[in-house]
This record gives sequence, C-alpha cells and structure tokens, in this order.
Amino acid sequence: MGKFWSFFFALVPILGIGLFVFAINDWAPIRGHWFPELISKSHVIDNLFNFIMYLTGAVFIGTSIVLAWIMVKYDGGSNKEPVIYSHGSHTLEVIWSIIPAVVLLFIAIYQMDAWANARMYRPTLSDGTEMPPHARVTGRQFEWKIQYPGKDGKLDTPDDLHLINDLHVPMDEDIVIRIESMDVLHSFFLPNLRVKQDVVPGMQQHIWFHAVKDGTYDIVCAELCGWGHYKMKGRLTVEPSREEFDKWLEKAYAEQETAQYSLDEE
Ligand SMILES: [Cu+2]
Repeated sequence: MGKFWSFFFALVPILGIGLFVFAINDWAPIRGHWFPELISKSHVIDNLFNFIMYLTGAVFIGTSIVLAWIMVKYDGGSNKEPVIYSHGSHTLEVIWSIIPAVVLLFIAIYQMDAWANARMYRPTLSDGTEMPPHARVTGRQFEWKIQYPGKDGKLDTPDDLHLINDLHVPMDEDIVIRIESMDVLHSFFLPNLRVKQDVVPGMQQHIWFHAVKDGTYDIVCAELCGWGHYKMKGRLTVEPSREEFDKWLEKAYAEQETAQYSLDEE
C-alpha cells in the first residue's frame, strides 16, 4: 500500500510538468494560456523569462525525481532495515547553500540588461537629446485618456488630439510614452510588447518600446484600481508606417474639430 502513495504523490510533479508542456505548445484543452504574440524588437524579457523558467523547471524535475525515489526506496511497508538517526551533514549544508547563492548572483547579473533597457536607456534623437513623448497616457478610474501633441509636437497646446482608450503608434520606430495617473495606482500594461509600468499619482514617468509588427493589440490595467478595474482596457494600434500614422492623426484631429463645432451649434 505504501507504494501506492509514493506513486500518488509523484503524480503532482508529473501533472505540473504536463500542464506546462501543454501550455507552451498551445495544445487543447489549455490553449491561449502562454505568452501572447511578441511584437517588440527586443527579446530581452522573453529570454530572461525563459532562462529562469527552464532553470527552475530543471531543479523542480530533479527534486521531484529524488523525492519519489526516496519514497519508494524507504517505504515503511517493505523496508525492514533499522532506522538510522542523523544529526545532519555540515558539508552538504554548505554545498546546498553555496549553489543557490551562485545561481542567484548569476541571475542578478544576467538580468541587468533587461532592467537597463526598460528603465535607463531612453531613446534619443539624432542630436543626442532625449526623445520627446509620442503621447501622454493618463490613467483614471476606469479608462486611459490619451493625448497626442499634434502637428507642433508639443503637449498641452490647442492642436492636441484627445482620445479615450485609443493609442496609435507607427511601426519600426522607437516610441516614448509619458504615463500619469489622475487618481489612484494603475499599471500600464502592453502584453505584446512586454511593457508593464505602475502609474503612480503625482509622478511623471516614461516608458518606451519599438514595435515591429502592425495590427491591433491590447492595453490593460495590471493593478487592481477599484470596482471597474476589469473594464480598464484600451486598444493599441500599430500603424504600418509613419505616413499611415500621420494620415490617421490628421483624420482623427479633423473629426475632433467637427465634433466640437457641431456641439457649439446646438
Ligand atoms: Cu486601473
């Protein structure tokens, strides 16, 4: 009977690993539970994620095999050898402290690239100055207000375009976005670009990315910010070129002006 329980508990890692294999390969019945399509030029986040996952995965499989083997080998029902009391092994303890310390140190150094890319290397213009924001995204309960600088390239001037939940950017360009909050903590999350940043009230922060595929993608809030948090989602449209983006901007601005005009008429 002891053997039954040994195998029963060994099912936990087996099912756990199975779940991962199904999710990574996008097999039924757990389709769509892995990363969404990557459209960022930089693969640094995915590489870091995969590295840590395969490392911890290997440790998990190794310890699970040892655990199952110990349960079978020292099963009380079939093992008639007398029990040995051990007070531990100093050498073993030193070894299993040093190995994780070295691994953690390695990860700490290995991830510096990802951190620097996301937080320190803000894209610059050809003359070396910081790239101005392409748009300002302001989170508030429960929507993303988006403000484009318009033709003059400056925010908070009369030719600005104001939209809700609708962010357009050109493809194959470095894009800087200024993010702010009007009320509580939100988190601006672009899953396909692997960009996620808490939006802190009172702070002006910048995020940047470089999309290499056009199309429409999700903007979501990744911070529980109130009862309507679930519906705080927007749309990111990556336009195939700068010309397409300019065309869209002109059209959207014209629409905004007509809308205001007819409102005054009434
Ligand atoms: Cu939110």
